[in-house]
Amino acid sequence: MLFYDSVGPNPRVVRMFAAERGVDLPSTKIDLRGGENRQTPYLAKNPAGQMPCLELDDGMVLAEITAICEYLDEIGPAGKTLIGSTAQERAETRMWVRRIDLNIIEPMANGFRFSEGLKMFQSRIRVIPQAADDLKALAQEKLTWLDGLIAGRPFVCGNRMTLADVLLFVFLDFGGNIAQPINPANKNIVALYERMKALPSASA
Ligand SMILES: N[C@@H](CCC(=O)N[C@@H](CS)C(=O)NCC(=O)O)C(=O)O
Repeated sequence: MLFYDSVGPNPRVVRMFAAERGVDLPSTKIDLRGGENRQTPYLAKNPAGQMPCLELDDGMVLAEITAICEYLDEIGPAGKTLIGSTAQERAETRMWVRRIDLNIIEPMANGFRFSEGLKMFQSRIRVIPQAADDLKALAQEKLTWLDGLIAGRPFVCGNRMTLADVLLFVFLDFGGNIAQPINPANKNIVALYERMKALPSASA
């Protein structure tokens, strides 16, 4: 398989997940800043024009980082999982991944794309600059909501470190680079962030 990698938090989620899961990820780099991901031949791999994607040995291409990570979890060495060992655990992980993705990451990323990232994104996607401040506020509101819910838990799903933590950590880190830092009042989120940052895989 071949991982189409680039700068940016989405590819980093997959790299960190693969490192935690013990999966070797042969990769090639795409020039995101130069717009290579928005041109053929990359569009033939991932018609969404976004990074990253994973080409499998039979030529099929997987995109969307949560789908890629689920695949890696299934093909990784036995004895560990970042999704879950039972139907209930897997469902719990997916519930939190979806909440974090839709309620925190999407508004955070679009808040950036429609303001600080406008210059890069206005020629790539429909941008709504007047929505940027509200989107950023939405992401922060949901982070505060999450902070209350994870009180007393080392990870989003309790004692299990999962894809939800990897996803959340990488985008919290990204938020710090795009003027959407963690609200220090969200002490449980800060603690989770520090816990994840200490992992060797955080530098993947
Ligand atoms: N929902 C997508 C999001 C992918 C995404 O937004 N990737 C960013 C990189 S972090 C990207 O390709 N940005 C450049 C662009 O859209 O041209 C996923 O899960 O893979």
